[in-house]
Amino acid sequence: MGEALRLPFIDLSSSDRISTAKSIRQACVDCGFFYLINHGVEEELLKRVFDESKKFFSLPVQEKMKLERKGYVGYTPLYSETLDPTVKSGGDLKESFYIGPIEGANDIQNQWPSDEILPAWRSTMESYHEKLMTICRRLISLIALALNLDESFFEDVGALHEPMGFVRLLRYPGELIASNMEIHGASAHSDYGMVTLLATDGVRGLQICREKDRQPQVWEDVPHADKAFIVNIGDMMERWTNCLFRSTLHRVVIPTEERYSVAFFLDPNDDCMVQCLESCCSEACPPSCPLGDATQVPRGADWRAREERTPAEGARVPSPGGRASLQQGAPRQDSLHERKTPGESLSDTVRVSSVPIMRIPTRKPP
Ligand SMILES: O=C(O)CCC(=O)C(=O)O
Repeated sequence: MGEALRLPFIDLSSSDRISTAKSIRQACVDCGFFYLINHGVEEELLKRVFDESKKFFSLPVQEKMKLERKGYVGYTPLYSETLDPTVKSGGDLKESFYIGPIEGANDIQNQWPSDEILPAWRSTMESYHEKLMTICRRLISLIALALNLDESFFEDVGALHEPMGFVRLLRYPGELIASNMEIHGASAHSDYGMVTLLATDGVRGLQICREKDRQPQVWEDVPHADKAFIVNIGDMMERWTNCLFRSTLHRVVIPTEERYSVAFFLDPNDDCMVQCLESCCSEACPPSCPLGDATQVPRGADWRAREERTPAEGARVPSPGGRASLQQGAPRQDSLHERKTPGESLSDTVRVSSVPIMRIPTRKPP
């Protein structure tokens, strides 16, 4: 069993934005995970989301398979994904449902259960998606402050112009099965976007590994906290910050009882350019990401290489939210942490770096 971890609590409603930004910076440098409280999502809405999620997963499998994932959205059945492709297993013991951006110029067409079967489903999920987008925008402006940038920085560079926000409903059946393979609810991975906000139901399961290269790996439990989202930094933000902010490996162990969770993945819009922030590099700490666009970046393809099998087709397709463990090309810039202590210069400067630009690999529906 993993050891329990004490993550910091960040209050989204605090009027002291500088102090909040400092705390966010510390949390993101330390382990890339924190709790978000006073976020503004009503308990009643969250309860409805969990209730509707349970109703969907309780449907007969034939009914759920009518909405099997196409492109990025829809239903993924048990064992259909393996978030850690290095593990030989029969797939992760979970089922899920992805809901993509509700509106915008992107071409994602969500799939919805029929109104006759689940009349309140679509409106509940749309409300939740909208609410989470609003919260993410507030959080991202604090993250910009935490990086010594203008709070509108990520809006200004177009990251949130048509952001790719995905709700992912998850169910872990919690069955213990005899197997000689290593099976997890969700095997080890990190998320590839900007940030993820996770709501859990109180059943234990989520773990993080703070030092992925340490052997043996140490996995620590991330306990549920009432009324809080568990927030983690994704790979894109790790790259933007020259590995100052950590996109941490995490997994879900098979729970002892049925477990539900709801993740919200925020990715920037597909055309956004990611470049190492000037506030996160210097001559002594040059950008750790190689030059050029994604096609020229070593392991660039792997960056989004979380692969999944669609059982029907046997095909392997990428999906929103997570990816396999990132083999980081360069060591973390620890000296940078010391020089850029929070609060020293949470200034008003927007500094667009002169370091080479890296294009985010564009989502290509399979
Ligand atoms: O269900 C959880 O607690 C975590 C889910 C997760 O890590 C993911 O979907 O990427």
